[in-house]
Amino acid sequence: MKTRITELLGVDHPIIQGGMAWVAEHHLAAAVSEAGGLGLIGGANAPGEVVRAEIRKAKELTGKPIGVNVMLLSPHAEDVAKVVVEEGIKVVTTGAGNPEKYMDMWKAAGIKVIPVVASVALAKRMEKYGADAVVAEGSESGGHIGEQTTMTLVPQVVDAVSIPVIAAGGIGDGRGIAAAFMLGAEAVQIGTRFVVAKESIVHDNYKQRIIKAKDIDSAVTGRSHGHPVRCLRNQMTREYAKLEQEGKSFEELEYMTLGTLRKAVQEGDITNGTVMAGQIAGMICREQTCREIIEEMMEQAERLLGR
Ligand code: TUI
Repeated sequence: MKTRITELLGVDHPIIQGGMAWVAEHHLAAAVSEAGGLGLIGGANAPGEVVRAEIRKAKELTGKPIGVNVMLLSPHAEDVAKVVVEEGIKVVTTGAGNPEKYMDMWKAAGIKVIPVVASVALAKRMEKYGADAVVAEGSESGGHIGEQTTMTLVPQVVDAVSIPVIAAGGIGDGRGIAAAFMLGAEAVQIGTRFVVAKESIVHDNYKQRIIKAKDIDSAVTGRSHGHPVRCLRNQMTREYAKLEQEGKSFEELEYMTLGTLRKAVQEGDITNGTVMAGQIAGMICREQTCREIIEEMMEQAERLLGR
């Protein structure tokens, strides 16, 4: 399926991988790119040099293009923003903020800039500042989310901008891709389904938790402080919700969650760790290679769209 996004990125399929913290490292990014999508290294809260090393390791595994996601709340965002230029990265996505201050530097380096947005207002602003495309990410997504659902956000962003729109949030198979295209998207960003990919380095406990998840198993923490994060329910989310209800400050709650995503992803502590995943987790039922995931999804989407 050719769209303005496959042209822009030079990829075979209109699929980009989410820049998931601790998950989107070089094995996963290289596997997604090798399978014809766009793999991404997730900068998350990592220092610039760690991201540089990940980029170089991914390049050893694939000659295909890979991108980097710059998480703008990170204390290292500025360093990571420079590292992507120095390492010759061609595509950058950004999350959890407004990337305006880096746009000129990235554009001057010939980088395709694709901010993740959760509102029409930010999408329009990003287009004005020279973004090449936007990811419209609905609140079905895992991790840090906005308020709008994918179903409502995508068509409103499509109507508001002329640049191509990539849909994200709640997409986990070919039906989701076809639906996103019906809303006017020209590609999709997939997160949760790639977490359980064979090439994903995530602890098996985490993968099995997603595979066993039911439709209603995710919860959003941090809404009262304006920092909503979607993850699968466990001891951690229950404790967080209790303290949030008791009116604990954002700082106290942040302190409690420090390091808990790493604990779940790397150590497999899915009881006290943070198990970020989207609402589509309930539909994900097995571990497959990135190539199997992409080919299965594309075949189904193409059949539904009659292409
Ligand atoms: O960024 C994400 N998802 C993430 S980042 C992350 S690491 C983290 N963990 C805990 C707390 C905070 C971060 C885990 N998951 N997705 C992209 C995304 N961006 N979703 C929503 C937004 C967003 C929201 C508001 C982007 C911009 C924005 O407003 C910016 C502005 O200034 O208007």
